[in-house]
Amino acid sequence: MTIQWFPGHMLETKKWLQQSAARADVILEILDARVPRASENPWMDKFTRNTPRVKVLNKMDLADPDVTHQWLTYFKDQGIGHALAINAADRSLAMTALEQAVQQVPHNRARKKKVLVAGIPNTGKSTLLNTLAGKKVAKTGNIPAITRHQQRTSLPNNIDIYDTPGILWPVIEPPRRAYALAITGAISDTALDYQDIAWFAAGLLLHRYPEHLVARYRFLDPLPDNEQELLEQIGRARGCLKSKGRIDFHKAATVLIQDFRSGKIGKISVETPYDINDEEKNSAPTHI
Ligand SMILES: Nc1nc2c(ncn2[C@@H]2O[C@H](COP(=O)(O)OP(=O)(O)OP(=O)(O)O)[C@@H](O)[C@H]2O)c(=O)[nH]1
Ligand SMILES: [Mg+2]
Repeated sequence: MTIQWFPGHMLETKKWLQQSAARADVILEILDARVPRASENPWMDKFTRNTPRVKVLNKMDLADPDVTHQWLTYFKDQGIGHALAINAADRSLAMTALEQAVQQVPHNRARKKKVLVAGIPNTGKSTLLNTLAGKKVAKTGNIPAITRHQQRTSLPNNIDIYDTPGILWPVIEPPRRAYALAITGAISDTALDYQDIAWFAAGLLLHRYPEHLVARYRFLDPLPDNEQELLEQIGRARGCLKSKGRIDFHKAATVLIQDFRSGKIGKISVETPYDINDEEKNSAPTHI
């Protein structure tokens, strides 16, 4: 199974990003703290080869704090020195991210520092820009591909910051990565089967965060032992019913996905550095 969702403006942004990444003084790469690996755009390494980069794990308020800590340690161990976790709406954390970025740029009074904010859709790039500007300069929203054009904003201390449209790549593989992105809202909900996204979320929650499920859905007694039963119980309790009392799984999926995205189920991370290491080991070619 491959997932394709690559609206036309992303190709244009790709070309623009390729040119401007080289001209920028530093890049703030905005990742989603719940999926720090899945939300890394594989093109970013290529585009930013000689430009310093700071990895920003945004939406830390929605992610499992222990797992976010593991990710920051992982990036440090990998030699990626500049990584931090923030909530883009928090001014002091947003300023820390900007300061870390600006510290990478050699001081030159005569020149404005160019900071490029880049990443996949819906990771909070425009929100960060608004927080840094102290007013609403960019449109934001909880669906992917809100920003369609790059935008420059001047900040104090001789800084120009550039917001960019979120971009993905044409084919997203493996399926785990596509579901991880879909559950956080980085891919359009129409690109995958909505119930499959909920199934993925149900599996993750049952396996890793059963106590969060019990706290959110107090009617779960006993805790279901599979995805279908979980969605059935949520559907029944929340009145997601079709004729003759049958469960409307699409509606039940909507409840679970919306609760996940809004943080109502709790602080949840979809992937840990350990999962990624295992995945990479398992997919490594075997040499005899
Ligand atoms: N909880 C939480 N929500 C955030 C945070 N940052 C952004 N958001 C929300 O995430 C959604 C997407 O934010 P945007 O700033 O529009 O994201 P973007 O990266 O500019 O998205 P595109 O322009 O589509 O690429 C909005 O609903 C924001 O309010 C954060 O740190 N925590
Ligand atoms: Mg935006």
